[in-house]
Amino acid sequence: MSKDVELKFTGCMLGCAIGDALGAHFEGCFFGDFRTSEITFNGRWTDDTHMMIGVAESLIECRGFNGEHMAWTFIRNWQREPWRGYGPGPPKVFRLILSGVSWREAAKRLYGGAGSLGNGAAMRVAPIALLYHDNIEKLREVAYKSAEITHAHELGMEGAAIQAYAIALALRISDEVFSPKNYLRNVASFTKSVVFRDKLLRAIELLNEEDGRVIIKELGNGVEALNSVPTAIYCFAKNHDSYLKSILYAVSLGGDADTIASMTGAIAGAFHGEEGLPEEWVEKLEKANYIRSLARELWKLKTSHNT
Ligand code: F2R
Ligand code: MG
Ligand code: MG
Repeated sequence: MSKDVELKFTGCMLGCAIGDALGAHFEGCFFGDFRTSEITFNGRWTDDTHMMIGVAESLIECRGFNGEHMAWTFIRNWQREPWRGYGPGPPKVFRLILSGVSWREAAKRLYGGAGSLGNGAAMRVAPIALLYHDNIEKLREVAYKSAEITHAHELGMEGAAIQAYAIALALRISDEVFSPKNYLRNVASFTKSVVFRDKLLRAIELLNEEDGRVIIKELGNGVEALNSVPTAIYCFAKNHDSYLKSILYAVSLGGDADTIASMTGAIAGAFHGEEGLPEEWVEKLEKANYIRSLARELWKLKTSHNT
């Protein structure tokens, strides 16, 4: 694999963190409440990036996926910085595990036993997409298993697998042959879930839609995986010519803005590589060097080891 692919690894993880930091001020805002020209960037990211870092740290330390290790890595990181704006579910899972419940069981107890269908497993999945970008069945398997630690509902798990596949595909496609329609069709054909597939196919019909309110109504901008993962993939496909355009568009939709922009940013960063990211924002990004070093470690693991 070429050096260019290493820049796609760093572009993906830094791109995810920049999208999160950009959207963080607007999480919960309504569409039209603000103009994207009013946006300032201070580089402070939230739980989305914090958990993505945990996924990368665990994959690197274990040289691959180990569910128990990943669960305890999440817990350690959350205990150190619980103020990152976590969703309600993951800390409940962490407390259950800390009280002695098995890490395999804890997430199944949430939401009346249904498990979480939030987007928390999808927002952190980028390192898995990088490590398994050339082995789609392994990518699907590890995305599901990593999701299950906190998101036991099938829609929460499926969202993670779809987001991982969208990143892997963006990393592998060259911009000369990129077609938004074919890209969305390809992601739709990956999923085994009818509800996700329908949204991704609907996204193709909406590629020329100018009114953000229609996008929100049809695809969603909420905290549920089904109402945010297809939206993030759409934001990238519609604005695939520019990393910056894609995340600004994602933030402009409001709602779960940090998470939709972080997922969009991970895909767009994998597509454009680190060189496609705004340099001044990379410089301002909190712990950018550490995030880059994790992406490089994943790259080393990928190229030195049969993963
Ligand atoms: N927590 C937030 N934002 C709130 C305020 C942050 C504030 N700025 C601050 O700094 O404090 N954002 C983060 O949470 C989202 C990811 O959430 P995650 O990890 O998926 O959590 P959870 O609790 O598992 O699910 C989220 C919501 O989805 C609904 N839900 C989930 N499963 C459900 C089920 N089976 N039935 C019905 N509803 C279900 C619930 O409303 C959950 O609260 C990201 O936005 C991240 O940025
Ligand atoms: Mg967040
Ligand atoms: Mg969010």
